Amino acid sequence: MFISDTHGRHLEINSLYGELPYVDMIIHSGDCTRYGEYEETDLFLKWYSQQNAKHKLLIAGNHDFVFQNKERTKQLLELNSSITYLEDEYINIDNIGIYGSPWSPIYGMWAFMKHRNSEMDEVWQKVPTDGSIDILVTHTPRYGRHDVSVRGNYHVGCEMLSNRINDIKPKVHVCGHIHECGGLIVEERYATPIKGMISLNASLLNIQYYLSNPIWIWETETNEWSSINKK
Ligand SMILES: [Mn+2]
Repeated sequence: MFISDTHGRHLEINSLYGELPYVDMIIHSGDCTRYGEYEETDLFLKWYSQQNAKHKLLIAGNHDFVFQNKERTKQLLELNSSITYLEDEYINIDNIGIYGSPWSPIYGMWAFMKHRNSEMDEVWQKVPTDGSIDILVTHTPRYGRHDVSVRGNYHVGCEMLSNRINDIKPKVHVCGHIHECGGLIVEERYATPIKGMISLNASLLNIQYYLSNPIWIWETETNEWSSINKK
């Protein structure tokens, strides 16, 4: 199950989407908070810990400032030990390879941001290209997919990630960040990216910061996708 960009509105999910089904894994692709303060992050993590899933994975987003502080992050994760936090890291859970990274190209003064070209390229050069990644979790969209900001109507995704995606060869690339581009696309082109790859922007909030977009579920054994829509 994929969620992203909940920005402190997680307590409203059950009333707006209904009870969520049990899943083996839930992945949050960043921006669990509005301001990235310790207390609100801890409150989110407490809620996330209680979700009906065997594994709960999380990356940070550009609002989640507290995760830039290693000591505070360590404290938060010790207090909420059922959460798996990924920061430029690979993990294999039940034979599914997952890599998570919080970085986005610079856009204002936010957390986990780097300069568009060489700095962002360094981030993606660290991602394994040995075919071990089934799900690539990034906060930023890649350039050209799920990345048109209504503020100016232009692409704000990461070019360096677009360049790298064919080498990484994930089955699913999930992002968040650009709320107005929430949704799922099956890639049909042959060249970039790989044909059949799923591109998902899992943002739940819309541009006004209200819960709005569907929650997506991937059944890995049958490769079927379904969504839970807001009522
Ligand atoms: Mn966001």
